[in-house]
This record gives sequence, structure tokens and C-alpha cells, in this order.
Amino acid sequence: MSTLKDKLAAKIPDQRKRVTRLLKEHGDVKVGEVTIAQVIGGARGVKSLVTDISYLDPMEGIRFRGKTIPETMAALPKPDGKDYPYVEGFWYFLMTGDVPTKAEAEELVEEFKTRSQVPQYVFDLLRSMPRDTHPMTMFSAAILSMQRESKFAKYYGSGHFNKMDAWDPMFEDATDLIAKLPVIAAYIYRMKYKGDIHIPADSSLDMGGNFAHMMGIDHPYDDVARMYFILHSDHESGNVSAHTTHLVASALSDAYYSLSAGINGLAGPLHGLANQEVLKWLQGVMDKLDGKEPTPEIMKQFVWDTLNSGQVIPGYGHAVLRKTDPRYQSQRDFCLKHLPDYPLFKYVDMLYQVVPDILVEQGKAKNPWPNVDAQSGVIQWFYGLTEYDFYTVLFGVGRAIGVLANITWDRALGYPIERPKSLTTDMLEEIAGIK
Ligand code: CMX
Repeated sequence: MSTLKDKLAAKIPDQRKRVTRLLKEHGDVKVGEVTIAQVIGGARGVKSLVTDISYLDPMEGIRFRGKTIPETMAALPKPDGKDYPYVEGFWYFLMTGDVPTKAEAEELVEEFKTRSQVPQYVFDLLRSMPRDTHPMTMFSAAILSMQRESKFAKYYGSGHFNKMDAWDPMFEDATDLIAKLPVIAAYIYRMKYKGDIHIPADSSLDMGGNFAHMMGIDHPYDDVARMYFILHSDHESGNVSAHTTHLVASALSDAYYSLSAGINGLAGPLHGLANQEVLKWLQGVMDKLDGKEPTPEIMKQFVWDTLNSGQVIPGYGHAVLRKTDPRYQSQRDFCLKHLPDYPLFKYVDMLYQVVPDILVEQGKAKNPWPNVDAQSGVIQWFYGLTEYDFYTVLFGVGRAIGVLANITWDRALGYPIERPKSLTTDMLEEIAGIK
């Protein structure tokens, strides 16, 4: 048994006691009320999920296990000479809430390598798909195809299934998946966009380093990968990808079924796909300008044209946040350090200057500020990853870390199948007193 699994096993009983106490002794205490607007409006703001992996404050932004993004980046161990932490150490942190030592993070780096072998049939499947298939479809299909490997599903089918032990095979599946995802993502990228020429993994590197290596992009892209995967990992439980993964896993579907479903949600343009939409939109602006530098006035016009044609401004707004997303800020800091004069960064920055006022003037969006997706594409573009269809796959590798930590804890705490109640429109009219 690995050190991380030992640590997890030691933490589970206490957490079970806390949850059991809440349920048994305080189960009737009200958490809030639900309005008709919330029932019709996508359950926005309804407090009906629980997770300790991360918490999203509308004004402050995300905290992973109680730490802000800068605190997380500062606390976690980093490979020698690198600016961003080991992703493997971050996985340890999300799972346990404890900051690993460098030795503990490096032990996980080695363990991930033993789990990173992707079955040949996954590559065969990817190769059999039409080459113009969206990379998110390929990514999701690759994850789903590995379901036959699931240790959780085998345990369930063993005839000795005990729901309180089910976290162990779920942890195994989750760790197996996270170790394999960068290999699958890099394979899809090189197959689709780099002449089908592949770069084998380098066993001396950590996950971020190896991903950059397999993508064929030099330093500091390894640090970009570490930063990117950590920033995109978790955003509490209610967002589409996290909630979907949790929902599917609540039926005791294994991690492969659940993550593939969550990835499909991430592929929507109002969620993760917004990062590709931002770059597509900006490229459209630049094409129309035919190489001329946009002024704030020109940018404002493009923003209004987009709104007036009934489209959203990708990368702006959020269902929970009510200020600039700290994940945007963190990437902006990276840009200011590494690519301050890059024209595309200047356009992104100009958008930051003009969009919020326009969204306020339009008066619809509750949050006029940028989210994570407004800034991420420009960094990828700068390092040569100009195939913006691929950006959401990068988001997906990161998101997997958070949602898989969550479903491992779901099983550790024995959470039940999720089943909210629906009403009919007649019933809502009766409740509203208009029928
Ligand atoms: N541009 C234009 N209009 C916007 C807008 C934006 N960026 N953000 C919100 N609005 C509009 C909504 O479409 C809605 O309009 P209708 O009343 O006509 O339906 C209105 O403002 C109210 O929406 P809201 O309550 O502020 O936002 P929601 O919680 O419903 O939706 C989100 C949140 C993110 C889907 C929305 O802000 C949006 O579509 N943003 C652009 C897409 C985007 O960047 N998504 C990525 C989010 C981060 C992520 O998950 O990766």
C-alpha cells in the first residue's frame, strides 16, 4: 500500500464520524430555501452538495483545501529549478488536505509512472476515428474505452462488495486514470496536429515535465502544464463537469464511466469549451482587422457586435464568481512575466479593459468579470499550441484531478445515489398561487 493510500485510510474514519453525526443528530436542520427561480434556473445557488476538496467564494474565488491559488502554489513542493509544483504532489494535497513533503511528492511521481501505460486498444480506437473528430470526443471515448480495466467494477462484480470499502478500488482507478490522461492527451495532439509523429515518454520526468516533452514543447511549457493542470483541477462541486462526474459515480458507476461523462459536460461552450471560443473569437477579430492593431474603440465595437448578434462574450461571466477569477489572475501574472509584449496577450488585456463596462451597460450578466477561460488560450498559443480545438482537452486533464479526488471521497463517505425531485409546471403554478 502506498503512503498516500495509508494516509487516506487513516483520515477516512474521522470524516465518517463527522458526516454520520451531522446526518443522525442534525439531519433536520435547514440549510436554505429554494425559490421557483432556482427550480427553473438550473438550481443556481441551491446548497445541495458537499465537498471538502475545494470551496468557491463568489468574491474571493477558489480555495483548494482551504488554500488560495498563490498559497497553494507557494506551499507545494516543486521539481528542482521549476516555478510550479509537482502535479502529483497536488493530487496528494487534494486527497488528504495535507501538504506533502518533497520526498512524498516524488514517491508519487514514481508511482504514477508505473500506472501510466496506456493499453494499445486505446490508441487503436483513437486511430479508427475520423481524424477531424473533435479532440474532446476522442478524449472522452479513450477514457470510456478503458472501463474494462476498472478495479472498482471488478470489486462490485466480485460478489463481496462492501460499500464502505469501495473507496479503495475507486482510489486505484482514479490514480490509474490521472497517470494515463497526459499520455492520451499528448497522443491525440500529435496524431491530429503533428503529422502523427509521436514522442515517447521520458521516465526521468514528472507529469508536467513529461506532458511538455510528449507534446514536443520546450521549457517553460513544463511549468505551464503544471500550472494549467493545477488551476483547472477543481471549482467545488456544482459546476457541470464536477457535478456530472459525481452524479454518475453516485449510481456506483466506476471512475471511467463517471469521468467520461464529466468530460462530455466540460465540452460544452458555456463551460470548458469557452477557452477555445475565446481564441476563435479573438482570431476572428484579428482577421477582420487584417493585421492592424485594434484600438479600445475597435474592440468595443466587436464586443457590442457579438452581443447584438445574440452571442455571449466567451471567457466572461460566471455562475458563482462575482469578481475577476483568480485563475485568470494567476495566468495573467504568468503572461506579465513570460510574454508581456506578445500581441495576443495585449488583445486579451484590452478585452479586460473594455468588456466588463460593456457587460454592465448591457445589464444582463450578473458577473461582468473574466473567468479562467479568457486568459488560458493565449499562453498555449504563445508556446506554439495554436490548435485551439485542443484547449479543452488540457482543461480536462486538469479537471480530472479534482473530480476524481471527489468521487474517491464520495465512496469513502458512503454518499448515496443522487436523486433530486422534479415538479410539474402545474405544480409550480399552484405553489405560486396563480392556479
Ligand atoms: N456575455 C454575454 N451575456 C452573458 C455573459 C457573457 N459573457 N454572461 C452571462 N450573460 C447573460 C446570460 O446569457 C444570461 O442571459 P439571458 O438572461 O438572456 O439568458 C444573463 O446574462 C444572466 O446570466 P448569468 O446569471 O450572469 O450567468 P449564468 O450563471 O446563467 O451563466 C456562464 C454563467 C458562465 C454560463 C455565462 O456567464 C456565460 O455564458 N459566459 C460565457 C461563456 C464562458 O465563458 N463560459 C466559461 C465559464 C467558466 C468555465 O466553466 O469554464
